[in-house]
Amino acid sequence: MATVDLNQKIPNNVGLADDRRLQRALEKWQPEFLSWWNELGPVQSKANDVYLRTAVDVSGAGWAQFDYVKMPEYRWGIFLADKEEGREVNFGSHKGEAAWQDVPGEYRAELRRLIVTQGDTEPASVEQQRRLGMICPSLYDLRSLYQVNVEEGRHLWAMVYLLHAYFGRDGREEAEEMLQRHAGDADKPRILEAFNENTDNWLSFFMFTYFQDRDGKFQLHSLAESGFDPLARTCQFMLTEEAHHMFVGETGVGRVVKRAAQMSAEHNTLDIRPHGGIDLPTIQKYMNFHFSICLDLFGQEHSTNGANYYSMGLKGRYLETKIDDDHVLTDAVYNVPIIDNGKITTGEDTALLAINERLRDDYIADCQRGVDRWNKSIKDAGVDFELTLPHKAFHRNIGTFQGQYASPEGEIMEKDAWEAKAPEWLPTEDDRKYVLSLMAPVHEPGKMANWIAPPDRGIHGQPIEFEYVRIH
Ligand code: BYC
Repeated sequence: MATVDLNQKIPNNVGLADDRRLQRALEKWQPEFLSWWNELGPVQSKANDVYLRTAVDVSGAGWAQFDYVKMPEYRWGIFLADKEEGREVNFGSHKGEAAWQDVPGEYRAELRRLIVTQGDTEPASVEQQRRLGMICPSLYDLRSLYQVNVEEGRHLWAMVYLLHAYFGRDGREEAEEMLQRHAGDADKPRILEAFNENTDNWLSFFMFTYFQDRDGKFQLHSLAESGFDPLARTCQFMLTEEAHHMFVGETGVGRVVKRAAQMSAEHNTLDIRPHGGIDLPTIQKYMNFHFSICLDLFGQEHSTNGANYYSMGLKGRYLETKIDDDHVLTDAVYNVPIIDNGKITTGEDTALLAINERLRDDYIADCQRGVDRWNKSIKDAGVDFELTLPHKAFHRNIGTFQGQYASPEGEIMEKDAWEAKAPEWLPTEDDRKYVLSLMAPVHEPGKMANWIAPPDRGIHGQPIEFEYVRIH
């Protein structure tokens, strides 16, 4: 049942052939998706043969096959994790009822909004990353970029399937609009702020896949708990693919850090720009930027939307069913940051209204793990420098800290004083120019740009020297 037939026009494991109307609607959307990919997907990539993995099965081991594929021929399809018999709504006011196989009418608008917001981020990221292929640090990395891109495309398919299958005409209209909003577009931008940022260099790409895709992980986990079963099953399978994106981010930043630490040790200075490296203080600034814009992706600390999604049974907490409490949160409280007398302290909110903040805290703890590993590699190189995640109040544009000027240490400052210090904390125009100046394409198999260490191993048992992309 779980095996996917790749020979169908739209590969799927949802019995599309048995639903002619839905099939026709999706087959109408398919060429629109492809023309979007050709127009706004990775530039100058169409003729390349890329060693890609394609999902062929939704059950654990052996779920993917690896082969050379030209990206416009990638088999984007619709894959849901297997149905769990007897599954229930596991939280909120419907806790204990049978999970919904259809959209609960009274929550239609909220559910659609969640699916649209999730779906919108997927093509956004492809648009944001579209020029990176031309300046790849190695063929290994080029392949990673393309793998991430085709899978984000598939994740768009996942949400578009839900819209088409469960929301009728307005679902189809939302699916159209997914291809009409564009990252950074002045008139029709993407929904969430971080998905309109420019990602024009590979340090940003690795930070993106580490921090922004990790927001994806936490949001998808929360949606994978949904009482609306098709959404839960869709997100469960997306998480399988998503894990690789964070691997790209963690090892990507890790390799830039490792190379920076090597060069710093070799030349006995943090200032390795004369040697063509990306110095650790610059890496810290990029981290400050990407981490802070991703914290905004969790919404406000105090959110009636978040509380409603939870009580309605539409969006749970991270690992909801593993949490030991009543899963209704009638009397529970949660600590949230507040500003009192110009200082950041902790206050109490109801756990329901603080649901976004809890997810943000889970996310921060997960982000810290990679930072610890990067710091270990700096220490191992014998270099005296430590990367740190900035305080959650730093450089924020949503919620309690919007309009505040907090330092990376979490001290509220005057605007002028903050602005005077900002060039030490966030990438400056010069930093961006410098990083961009290093971005020259490396196309020889096994070769790496000077500013990044090689990976520990290749992909799917292949050597690092493997020709991961045959460029035509
Ligand atoms: N930017 O009540 P609040 C991924 C709006 S990434 C702009 O706190 P809520 C991926 C908000 O819409 C995961 N606007 O909001 C990663 C609301 O507007 P209204 C994507 C924002 O709804 C890498 C108002 O502010 N998935 O998969 O609780 C590559 C009040 O805020 C933002 C999801 O996000 C913002 N950052 O929280 C590829 C999951 N934040 O009502 C893919 C689905 C808030 O006043 N989305 N606003 O008009 C959600 O669960 C929620 O929409 C959010 C927002 C958590 C994002």
